[in-house]
Amino acid sequence: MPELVLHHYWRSSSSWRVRWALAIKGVPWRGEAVDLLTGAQGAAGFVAKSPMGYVPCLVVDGRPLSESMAIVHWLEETFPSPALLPADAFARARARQLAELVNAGIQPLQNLAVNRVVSSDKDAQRVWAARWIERGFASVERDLELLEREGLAGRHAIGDAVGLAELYLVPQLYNARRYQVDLAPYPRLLAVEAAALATEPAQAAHPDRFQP
Ligand SMILES: N[C@@H](CCC(=O)N[C@@H](CS)C(=O)NCC(=O)O)C(=O)O
Repeated sequence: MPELVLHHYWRSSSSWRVRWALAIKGVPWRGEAVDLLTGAQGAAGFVAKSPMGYVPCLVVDGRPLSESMAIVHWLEETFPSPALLPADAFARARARQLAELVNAGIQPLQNLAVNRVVSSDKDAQRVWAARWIERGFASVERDLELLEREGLAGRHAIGDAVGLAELYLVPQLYNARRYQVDLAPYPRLLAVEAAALATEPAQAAHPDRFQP
């Protein structure tokens, strides 16, 4: 078993993705908190591990790995069971599609570093973030409807297991609430969240459990 040290921040949605994957796999890890509010992510020692100065960063037997998608896929390949991705190649691609809607289309636009450039005014930051979250969630909602019509949805977003899609969608909903986004237009997304949060690994990885 490799020694795993996760550099993370309790309220970071990207960190939650990795904590959740580790919890589903049941893999032991040790945490190192990186306080984003004090700028600890910019310290030379951390940037040497995570080139963008972002959490999460998983150090595997002394070797750092950043970007949650790369980390989650490394975990999936190293600890294949329980699987985070469906067995069918097309369903796997659809799971990645949902995850990328968040990973590429929503979260980067409301990241701390981006928000600070957009405005120093908290309310202007909120309006900016909410705009991109709403646009992204409308796409996610359409995608979830399509998955139902394609017969790919099950008890969870894709099939009957919590997987890659939930790892990205649910933490993004947590962010959306922080930005006061009205979630009523996204009933399918809320149903995916409720089903996922009812599972033990989701709770074990939840930000509330890691709040200092
Ligand atoms: N694509 C990256 C995104 C990582 C990311 O944006 N992390 C945020 C917290 S959720 C961060 O470290 N922000 C620090 C900053 O903006 O200075 C991933 O999936 O790991």
